[in-house]
Amino acid sequence: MEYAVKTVCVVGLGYIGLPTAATLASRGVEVIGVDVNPQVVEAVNAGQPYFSEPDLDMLLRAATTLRKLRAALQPEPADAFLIAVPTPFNEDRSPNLDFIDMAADAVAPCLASGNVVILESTSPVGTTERLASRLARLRPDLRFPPERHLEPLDVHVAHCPERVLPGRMVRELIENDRIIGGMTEACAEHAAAVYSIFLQGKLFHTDAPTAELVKLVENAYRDVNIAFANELSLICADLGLNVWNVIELANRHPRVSILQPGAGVGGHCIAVDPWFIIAAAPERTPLIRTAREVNDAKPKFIVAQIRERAGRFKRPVVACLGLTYKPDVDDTRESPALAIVRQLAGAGKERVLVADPNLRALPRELAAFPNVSFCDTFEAVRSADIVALLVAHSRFRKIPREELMRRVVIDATGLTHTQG
Ligand code: SAJ
Repeated sequence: MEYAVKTVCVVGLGYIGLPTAATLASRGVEVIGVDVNPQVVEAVNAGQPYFSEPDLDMLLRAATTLRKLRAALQPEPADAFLIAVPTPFNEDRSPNLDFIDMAADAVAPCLASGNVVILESTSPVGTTERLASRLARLRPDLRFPPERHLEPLDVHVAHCPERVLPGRMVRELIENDRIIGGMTEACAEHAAAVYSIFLQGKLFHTDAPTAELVKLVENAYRDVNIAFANELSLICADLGLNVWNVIELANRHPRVSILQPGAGVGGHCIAVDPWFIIAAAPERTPLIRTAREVNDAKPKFIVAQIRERAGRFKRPVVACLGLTYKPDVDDTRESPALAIVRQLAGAGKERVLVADPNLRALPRELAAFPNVSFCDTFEAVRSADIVALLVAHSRFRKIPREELMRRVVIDATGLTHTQG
C-alpha cells in the first residue's frame, strides 16, 4: 500500500539529519528541519552547511533554492517525523537517551492521525518501544503501537538506523540498503514510504528491536575487526615486522579481510555504539569489551613510541601530522590523534608542531599549551626531529619521501608503507 508523504519534519539537523533533510527536499518534499541551536537554524536557512561534507553544500543549495527546506527551532505538523538526534553515553558508559526524550516531547503536540514517527538515532534495544510509550502518554487521544489490537493505529512508529559513512554521506544516503524496524508491519510500510522517495538501495523490513541491534552490531563488528588489526600492530612492533605488509599478504587469502591498524578508533559511532551492547549484556560481551579496550589503548602506545624516540634528542621537536578522527574529514570528535597530542601537550617535554590540512587552527583545548603550535604540513616536517603520522590524510601522500627519510618517523597510518 502507498502512503502519501508530502511533508517531513526532521528533528536534529546534525551530521545525519541535515543531509537527510536536504535529500528529501531535493526530491520535492516540503521539509521542516528542526534544531535546538539557533545558529544551526540560521545557517541552514541561509543554505550554508555548518560542517564540511562532500556535495552537501550543493544539495543544501538546491533544497533552499527550491524553497523546499526550512529550518525552525520547534517541530511543526507534518506527514512524517524523522528523529536524528545524538545518543551519547553517560560517564559510566550507559546510554543517554535524553535527546530522544526531548525530541519526543517536542514532536508530541504536532502529531495527528496518519503520521509516522521514525527514529534514526543509533539506539539501545528497546528504545523505539520506549519512544512510542512516551508519545502515547503525551497523546492519549491517539492510538500508538505496540497495541496491535488497536490497529488501525493513528501514529505508526519505526526504527530505521542511519548507515552513512562520514565523507561519503550524500552518496551513501541514497545508495545504501536500509533496515526498517517497524513496531508492526504497517509501521514498517509507513516508514518505507518515506525512504522510497530517495532510496536507490533496498529496504529490508524487520521488527524494531532487531533493527536496533543490527545497527549496533554493524559498528561493533568493525570495532572488533579494527581491534584485531591494532593488536597485530603491537605484536609486529615487538617482532620488528611491518604490520601493513603482514595484513596485505594475509588478505590475499580469499576468506580473510582484516581492516587497518591506526592511532586508535575515533568518531562518535564506532567508539560509542559497542558500549550499548555491553551495557545490555555485560556478562556476554568479553570480546566486544576487550576490542573497545584494545582500540582505546592504542593512542597511549603511540605516545610511548614517540617518547622513547624523543629521549635521544636534547630538545625534541615532534611533528604530529593529522588531528581529525579519520582521514579527509574535519571532525575531531573522540579523535585518537587529538588524544595523542593532548598527552604530549600536557607533559610539556617536547615541542609539538601540529599539521592538519583539514583544519584551520588548533582546537581551543590545545591552543593554551605553550609547547604546541599549528603549522603547515611541510613546514612541520622540515622543522621536526620526529614525524608522527597520525591520520592518513591524502595530502600527506605528497610529503617528499626524502624529507621523511631524514627524520625519525613513527607511522600509525601505513602511509609510508603504501608510498613504497
Ligand atoms: N579505522 C581504523 N581502521 C580501519 C577503519 C577505520 O583504524 O580499517 C578508524 C578510523 O580511523 C576512525 C574509526 O575507525 O578513527 C571509525 O571510522 P570509520 O570510517 O570506520 O567509521 P565512522 O565512525 O566514520 O562511521 C561508522 C560507519 N559504520 C560502519 O562502517 C560499520 C558508518 O557506516 C555508520 O553510519 C557510522 O559509523 C555511524 O553513524 O554509526
